[in-house]
Amino acid sequence: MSTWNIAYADVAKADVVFEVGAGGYENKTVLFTQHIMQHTPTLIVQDPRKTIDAAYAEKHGGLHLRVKPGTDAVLLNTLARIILEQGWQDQSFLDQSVISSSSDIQREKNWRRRHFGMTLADYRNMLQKPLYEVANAAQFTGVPASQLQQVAQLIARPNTHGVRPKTLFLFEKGLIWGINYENVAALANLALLVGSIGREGAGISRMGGHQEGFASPVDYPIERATDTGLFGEKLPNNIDEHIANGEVKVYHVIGANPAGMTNSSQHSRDVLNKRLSQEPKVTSADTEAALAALMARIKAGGMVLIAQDIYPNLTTKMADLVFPAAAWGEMNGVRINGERRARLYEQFMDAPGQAKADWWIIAQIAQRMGFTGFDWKNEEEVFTELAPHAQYDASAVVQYAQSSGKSPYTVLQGLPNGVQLPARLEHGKLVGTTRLLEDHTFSTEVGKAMFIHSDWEGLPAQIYQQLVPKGDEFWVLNGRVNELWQTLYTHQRIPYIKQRWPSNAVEIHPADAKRLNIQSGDMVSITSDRVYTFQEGTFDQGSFTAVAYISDSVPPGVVFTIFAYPDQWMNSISPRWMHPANPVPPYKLARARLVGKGPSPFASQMSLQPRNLVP
Ligand SMILES: Nc1nc2c(c(=O)[nH]1)N[C@H]1C(S)=C(S)[C@@H](COP(=O)(O)OP(=O)(O)OC[C@H]3O[C@@H](n4cnc5c(=O)[nH]c(N)nc54)[C@H](O)[C@@H]3O)O[C@H]1N2
Ligand SMILES: Nc1nc2c(c(=O)[nH]1)N[C@H]1C(S)=C(S)[C@@H](COP(=O)(O)OP(=O)(O)OC[C@H]3O[C@@H](n4cnc5c(=O)[nH]c(N)nc54)[C@H](O)[C@@H]3O)O[C@H]1N2
Ligand SMILES: [Mo]
Repeated sequence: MSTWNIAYADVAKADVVFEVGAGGYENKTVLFTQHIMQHTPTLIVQDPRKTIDAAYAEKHGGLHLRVKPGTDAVLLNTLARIILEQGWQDQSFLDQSVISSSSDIQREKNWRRRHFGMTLADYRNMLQKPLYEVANAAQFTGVPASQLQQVAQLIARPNTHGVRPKTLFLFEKGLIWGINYENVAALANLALLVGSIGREGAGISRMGGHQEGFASPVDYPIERATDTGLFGEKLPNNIDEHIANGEVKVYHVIGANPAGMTNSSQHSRDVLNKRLSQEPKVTSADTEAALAALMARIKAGGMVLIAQDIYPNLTTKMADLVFPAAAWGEMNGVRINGERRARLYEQFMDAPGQAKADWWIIAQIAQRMGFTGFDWKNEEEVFTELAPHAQYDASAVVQYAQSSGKSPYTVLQGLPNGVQLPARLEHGKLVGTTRLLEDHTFSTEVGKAMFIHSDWEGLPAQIYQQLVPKGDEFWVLNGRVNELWQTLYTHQRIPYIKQRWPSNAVEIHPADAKRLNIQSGDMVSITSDRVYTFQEGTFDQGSFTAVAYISDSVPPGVVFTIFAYPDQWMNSISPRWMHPANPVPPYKLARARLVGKGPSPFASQMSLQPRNLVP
């Protein structure tokens, strides 16, 4: 299933919006304030924290499901069980559009589908386990049985005329950066069960909150990967581990800050420092001499770090070579939003100093490595070449330009509201795609959808056991606040934003704060010597500081911190581990002990008032 399926206009048609692990107001403010708040469908928010969205839902006839961290799959599976028991599933959709025979699943080329694909009968069977009985699930997930029943009704019970409710399922990093594979599968299964796919007002999509490049030009060269997964199948290589074991010789980072942002980043910083400090050192600014020293370092087992960024950051500081890059506004570019709407973002100023557009830097390197092509003259030529290969086909924009004697950028200039990709030509007109999957044709061999194994028993239960806090440890959830963008790369340079958030902060429940003798505004050290790694019984260590922000938005035993605050990196303690079916880390499921360090200088500077107050 594609990531971005719905149209924002679907919110106005939906009866229910079900947000799972997503902060709408904080992180997709336009979607939340201009669509959800304008149309007030019944809002259900599944989040361990009482976020702004959760408070809004409660105030406007919706529900806050205060799920225990990491247990989302159990909750979602239980909703499916209630729906099946009541017979509220969308049977005609299931009959027409979902695979019903295991042999059709076995025809799939993708090993994940073959191994984890399920028919409705398999799914029903899986849900018979005692864990998914409402009372048991309520206890396990912390969400009352009455709420589970209510949600199942809201999202699935047909009215007296047999009309089904329209539900939009929207998810983000609270689900994705947890027990990834089963979490996302459990939600997708639920959407399938109620037929919420490719229909006006009913669908399932990431909730987004950022622009994306319109194209992801190359597939990962999986045949060249050396890492393997559960059944010996190839997985994309875990770069951090290959850096640690000495295999990576040149590490070229573009638009990322891995020194702070990889999982278990304190460990990663140690590894990077070790690999980069290999003798000989570069002692001369002479290009030939510097190059010779770097080559000698590689030969001696060291590594060379190249960082390409629009600002200095921790990674550029550690780098041997920095390529200064131009930012948006300093070059042209086409990007899509969370409903695949592609727009042209035009250059309005020159890049400073020697900064160059990323595509230009990459093209220069490729040419010097002897690759042919890479001879674009400007961004528009890059767009034209990539258009047919984009994640969502943009070639109609180029065809339309050709047929009307214009350039592709001129066409996009004439479309201030952009065009929803994939685009096509209809009677000579350029037409976008409002929502995907409307024809209910899926990307499997037989063109039907399948359920995906989302059982808690087995892998998720084992993972959870490894991650769960013990003794005086807390869950250290983490995420975004509205005022701050990512690693604050621009925001740390804007005084009024730095005044609002002069430090990382940590939400602590009043009862926990009292027990630990911590006041709002105190500096807190968040420390772990049990950062989960690949080796059973072996842990990394990590710590960071944050200003205490006492709030009942978090339940006892759970704290929440900003995910990417520079030099107070929470990833110092996030697990160095990847899900073996889909290799991404459970960033959200970190754990640590808290130690109060007394009053901080920031107490008088920053607001420590409640944030989840809603109209
Ligand atoms: N203002 C602002 N907006 C942004 C960004 C930003 O930095 N600032 N970043 C952009 C980017 S790149 C992305 S990917 C998106 C991310 O968008 P979101 O995923 O919405 O953002 P997060 O705050 O990381 O996580 C969302 C919620 O997950 C919850 N959560 C944590 N653990 C769990 C769990 O186990 N279960 C459940 N159900 N929920 C859990 C957290 O409490 C949090 O409220 O935002 C984008 N928009
Ligand atoms: N604990 C925890 N960790 C997480 C997450 C989480 O929720 N919790 N979320 C994950 C997610 S969803 C994300 S997106 C990542 C973000 O992690 P990163 O991608 O590492 O952080 P960013 O701040 O988005 O951007 C990195 C750099 O890109 C630079 N940059 C901006 N524009 C340009 C450009 O046009 N060209 C170039 N060359 N550089 C540019 C910025 O200056 C910045 O230094 O973090 C991930 N890590
Ligand atoms: Mo992201």
